[in-house]
Amino acid sequence: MNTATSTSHSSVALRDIVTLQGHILHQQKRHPGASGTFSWILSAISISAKMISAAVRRARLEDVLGSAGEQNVQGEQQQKLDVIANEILLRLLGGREGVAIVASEENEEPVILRADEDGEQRYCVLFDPLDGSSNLDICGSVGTIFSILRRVPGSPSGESALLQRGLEQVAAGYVLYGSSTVMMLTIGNGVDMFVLDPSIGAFVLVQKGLTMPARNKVYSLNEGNRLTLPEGYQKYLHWAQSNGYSSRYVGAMVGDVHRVLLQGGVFMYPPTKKAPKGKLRLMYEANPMAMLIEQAGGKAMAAPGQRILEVQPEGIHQRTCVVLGSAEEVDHVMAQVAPSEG
Ligand code: AHM
Ligand code: MG
Repeated sequence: MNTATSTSHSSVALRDIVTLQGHILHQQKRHPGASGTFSWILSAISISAKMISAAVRRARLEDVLGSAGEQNVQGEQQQKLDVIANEILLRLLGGREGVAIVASEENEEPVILRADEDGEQRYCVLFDPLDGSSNLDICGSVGTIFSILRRVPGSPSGESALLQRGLEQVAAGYVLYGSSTVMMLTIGNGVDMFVLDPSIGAFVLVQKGLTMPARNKVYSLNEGNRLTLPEGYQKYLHWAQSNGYSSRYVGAMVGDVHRVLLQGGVFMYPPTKKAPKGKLRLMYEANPMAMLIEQAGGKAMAAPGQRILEVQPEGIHQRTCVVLGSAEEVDHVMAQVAPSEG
């Protein structure tokens, strides 16, 4: 072994290590007058992600796989880990002075934590605590998705304070609990990727300013729904299959979007007979993913001519059609779909 080379490699690696915390503090310094409130919120998300990651990895050993025996507000079976992840995020974020409201895909009503009386800038955090949780039993990828909005001073409290377009998001991201635990984060100036190093217990920056490929002949959707998709999507699938496309589908949005961000392609969940408005939730899933994808140079559409980020939400649990990914691949889908088909 060449000692000189290995020493120089390790010193370079040491010099270059940037943790999520360091990265956030650095960003904060670039905004003179920033109070640190926002950084504290991201630190609560980071700690939650480490706790959820640990719970996911120990789930089989601690017998917390399987259904919790309850349905969530969406009428879906809650897994035990859905409940655990939700609890972790609610507690950690609830302890942060800068959080005014939290809303979870698992809870019917948002939780109002702090009134807006002292004029402090506070934030609202929306999250899907464990997306794709039906993958848990087979050791497949799952993730946490989050979106941060400003609490507009003087806005009415509760749900109506949250009904802001995705364009208003201050930050968004997800944590993928896959073969490693990865966080993708945007605070509106590009997308950065962090990997949890379990040996030091910190998220380490591995890629700054990620740009996604403009094209890749891969589509990702639940093809079991094919016969009940609007005609335009069926035409797209016919076109893609006639043009040498591959199909990839994890069945957890975080896993599918992660692949699309890194390798390109298109992910979609169009309207189906079972879910005529689409299955995915605008505020917990579509908006944060759309912000990440656009920040990485891709496109995210709810219908032809309708960016996801421009949809005005009418309810916090509302669903939407989602087509996102490499700009050219999204254009190919939209070219086949009529505006009324969503
Ligand atoms: P969940 O939030 O209840 O886990 O549901 C959302 C998940 C997404 O992660 C995934 O893209 C989609 O549902 C998969 O749905 P389907 O099983 O219908 O293909
Ligand atoms: Mg989900």
